[in-house]
Amino acid sequence: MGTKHTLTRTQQGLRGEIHVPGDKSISHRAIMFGSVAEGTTTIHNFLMGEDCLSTVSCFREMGVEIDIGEDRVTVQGKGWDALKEPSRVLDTGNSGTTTRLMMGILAGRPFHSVIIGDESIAKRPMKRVTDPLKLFGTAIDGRGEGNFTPLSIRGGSLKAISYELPVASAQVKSAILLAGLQASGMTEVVEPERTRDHTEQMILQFGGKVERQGDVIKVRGGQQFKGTEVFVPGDISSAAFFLTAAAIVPESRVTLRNVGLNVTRTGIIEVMKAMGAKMKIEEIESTGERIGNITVETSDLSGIEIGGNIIPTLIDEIPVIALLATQASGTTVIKNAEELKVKETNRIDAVVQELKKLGADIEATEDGMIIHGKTSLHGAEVTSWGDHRIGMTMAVASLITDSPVHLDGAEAINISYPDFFSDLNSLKES
Ligand code: SPQ
Repeated sequence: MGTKHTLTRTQQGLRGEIHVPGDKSISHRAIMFGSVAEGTTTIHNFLMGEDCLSTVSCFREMGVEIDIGEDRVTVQGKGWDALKEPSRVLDTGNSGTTTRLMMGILAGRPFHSVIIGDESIAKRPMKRVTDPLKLFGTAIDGRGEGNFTPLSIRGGSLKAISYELPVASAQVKSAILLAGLQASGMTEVVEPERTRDHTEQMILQFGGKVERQGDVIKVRGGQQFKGTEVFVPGDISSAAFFLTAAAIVPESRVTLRNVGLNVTRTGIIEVMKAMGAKMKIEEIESTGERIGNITVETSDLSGIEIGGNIIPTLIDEIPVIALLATQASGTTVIKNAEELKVKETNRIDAVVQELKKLGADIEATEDGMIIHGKTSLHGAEVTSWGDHRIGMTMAVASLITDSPVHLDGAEAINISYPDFFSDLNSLKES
């Protein structure tokens, strides 16, 4: 299998500060919008994780010049029409965001393309995107009646649609908006629950127009974008691992700098506060999305119920929230989170099975999990299931286990956080 890491309990509290890497969702979108805009886009604090590099290589395949420099990424956009038919298959690696959002762009391009990804991507449902894209008039197909990669797309002229999302998904919403931007007429998407709105924010940042009325988002087709400067905030989904670590490791105090505080992403902060975490947020003025510094200290935590419309705002943080709950007194119930089953892996099964190996009192339910705390955790052989967020959850757990944790498949962490272990070590040594 993959790389084995032996992880040992920290002998002292975690101390110091970290600049977590750039937001993954925003980094993907900056490359995509930069590629279809006219003029130069400069991206600061771009996430050099494998997923975002997959987006870079797909757009390079379509003829876009993208330069990865020391401290910035530069995209030379020449407008929607300059995207070229790729001569090779577009490989999205492990990235659901690349796969789904790019489909929305390709739907309106007058050429043929084929998308593949890795073994995990091959299992993730794509019909949620191919179905609405077909309604726009694009020819798109894939294995399992359009549900799985490889996907083949012959884009062309599109007609706007009105579409009610069957699942709360920012990726599906974004794919529809990206197709809608190229369609004739006004496209409307209705969200069952509010999901991350980075695509909408980026339309505005690149000089376009998008409107939200209640749960309906509208975009008019035929919009051209202008290249711009994007400052990517630190990824709150990456910060979540250190927020948790600081709360559960005795005698800790950690500050995370320049973290994105977009309200469609801050569910983890609300949950930690409700559980009793000692947390201070200092907002920083910014021209783009909201950002701030977050300080967390070792805390006495209590179990809570997490469900309903907060779920999309913390969906990727649930694995590490489950770990947090093992250190909270009482019961934590996580519900309405069935979407976890179709992430990089089935994250309900993965989290429950791996935390159980460490001694957690946790059980899976149909739409989430129930955790009874507080439990002492012990070392064991665990695996990441090839999923970056499960790998990092295990690494954070190892800080408080009474014997070493042997983590298999730690290389998955490079998907979203290549410097994770050096950042973690810097807090142990401060
Ligand atoms: O890109 P990918 O693989 O889907 O990444 C994940 C993650 O954990 O990093 C999910 F597995 O994040 C998604 C997130 O769950 C990123 C995302 C986005 O950038 O729009 C939206 C969410 O997915 P969804 O399916 O709810 O739209």
